[in-house]
Amino acid sequence: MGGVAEVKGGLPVRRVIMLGAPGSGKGTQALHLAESLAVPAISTGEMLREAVAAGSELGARVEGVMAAGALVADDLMGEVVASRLERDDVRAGFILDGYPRTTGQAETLDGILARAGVKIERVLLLEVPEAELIRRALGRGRADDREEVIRERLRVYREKTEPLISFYRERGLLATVDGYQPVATVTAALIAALGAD
Ligand code: B4P
Repeated sequence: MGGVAEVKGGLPVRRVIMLGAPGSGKGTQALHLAESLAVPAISTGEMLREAVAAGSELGARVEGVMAAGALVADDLMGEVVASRLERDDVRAGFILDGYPRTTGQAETLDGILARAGVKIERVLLLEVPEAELIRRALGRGRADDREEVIRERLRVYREKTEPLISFYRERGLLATVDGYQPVATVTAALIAALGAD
């Protein structure tokens, strides 16, 4: 497995979506991949948590939704992501962590990227057993990491987000990686998946 320098020089794939259940490690891996590919990691969950912490109008709108384990409305998320993807730092690429989470969001993303003349190049799916997802989230201890909220987020994931797996598989973009391994092992597998055809 090559180091960071080799990845920067050798991998053309730089517009990437991280897909996976809550607690599957999307955020953790997005940061490692962003460093390896020298592109920004964009976490919608993190952007929303920052808005809540800052007490902004967006934060006030999403705080209760997140605390309940529900999804923020597609239209609002579309605005948040569209304005983030207008910034100059994404010209060379990006790792999207936590967006899209519904087929509606995936279609909105297609529109945003089409206007910029670019496309998603790979969708990386992290697979982790449900018992481990719950164990990790309880260990993380975020405001929305109480057991009943975690179970609701998992239910919402199965209902709204899992359909994206076939959505992207049909487009030939999906690569699946076993996320139930040490962090560095998962990162190496993801980088290998970016290099594969
Ligand atoms: P997110 O912030 O996206 O959080 P997540 O899916 O719960 O976690 P992630 O998969 O990133 O796991 P992590 O790396 O942290 O979403 C939070 C909320 O925001 C949503 O419920 C929703 O309300 C809202 N939201 C966000 N985006 C939205 C959208 N597009 N539309 C609507 N609403 C949206 O890892 C979890 C834990 O496991 C960590 O403690 C980590 O250290 C540990 N871990 C990671 N990898 C590990 C490994 N390999 N082994 C052991 N532990 C590991």
